[in-house]
This record gives sequence, structure tokens and C-alpha cells, in this order.
Amino acid sequence: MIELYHNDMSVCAQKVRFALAEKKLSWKGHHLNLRAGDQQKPEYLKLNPNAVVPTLVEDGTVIIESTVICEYLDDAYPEPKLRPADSGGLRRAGEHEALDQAARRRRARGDERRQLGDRLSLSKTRGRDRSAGRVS
Ligand SMILES: N[C@@H](CCC(=O)N[C@@H](CS)C(=O)NCC(=O)O)C(=O)O
Repeated sequence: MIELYHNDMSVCAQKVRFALAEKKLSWKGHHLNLRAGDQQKPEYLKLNPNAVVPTLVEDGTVIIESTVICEYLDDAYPEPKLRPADSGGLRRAGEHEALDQAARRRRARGDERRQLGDRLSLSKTRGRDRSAGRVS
């Protein structure tokens, strides 16, 4: 039986759900609430030490990383094929994957900068409030 630890808002998990749907495979879902920190729970960390979704488990075999999971599904259930058969197509698929990962890293860095900016402007506001006697 295929079990997928996932989240409905996660694009990485969505990628795996697409692969499962393309191959018409039945699976059992375990939905993780990422905002509540389900991915940090010790029992989940045993499956995925990176504390992210998705994780796929099939008959005791644990697979992490969405691309690796899709490749596994494509090898284990070859029809219909998800990956192109020719080397040119495989190269282009690899390039798309690399571009996607780079975009995700940029977004994550942007998020960190935005969060830092929010914290800085919040502390400035608090400083102004404090000097105006509005904060105890
Ligand atoms: N490279 C990983 C990335 C997985 C990932 O970043 N998942 C996000 C959701 S798209 C996550 O679980 N985030 C939870 C967190 O960062 O705490 C993959 O492709 O599986």
C-alpha cells in the first residue's frame, strides 16, 4: 500500500499527487498541518529527518524528496511514463527541475528577508511607541 505524508498547500506534495493521479494509483493520505508544526514531531522526523513534506511509504520503504518519489513511482509503475524516453527530453526535464529548485531557494531567501524586514519595522514602531509612552 502507498501512503503519502503531505499537505494540501505544498507544491512539492502536489507534484507527487499529480504523479499518483497520472498513474491511477490508489494511496492513503496522512495530512500534516505545517502551521501547527506536525512536520517537527519526533514520529514524523523518523520518516523524514528534513522535517518537510512529502514523504512516501510503500510496504515499509520510506522515500523522501518529491523528485526522487516521482522517479521511484515512474520506475515502479512504468505506465504511463512521466519522464521522456530520449536523452534530449531527459536533459530538458533536469534543467526544469534545476530552475524550479533555484526559484524555490530564491523565494525562501526572499521570505527570510521579508520576515527580517517585518521584524525590523515592528521593532522601530515599538521603539517609537515606547518613547511616546504608549507601551509599558
Ligand atoms: N526538496 C524537498 C522540499 C520539500 C519542502 O520544502 N516542503 C515544504 C512544503 S512545499 C515543507 O514541508 N515545509 C515545511 C517547513 O518548512 O517547515 C522536496 O522536493 O520534497
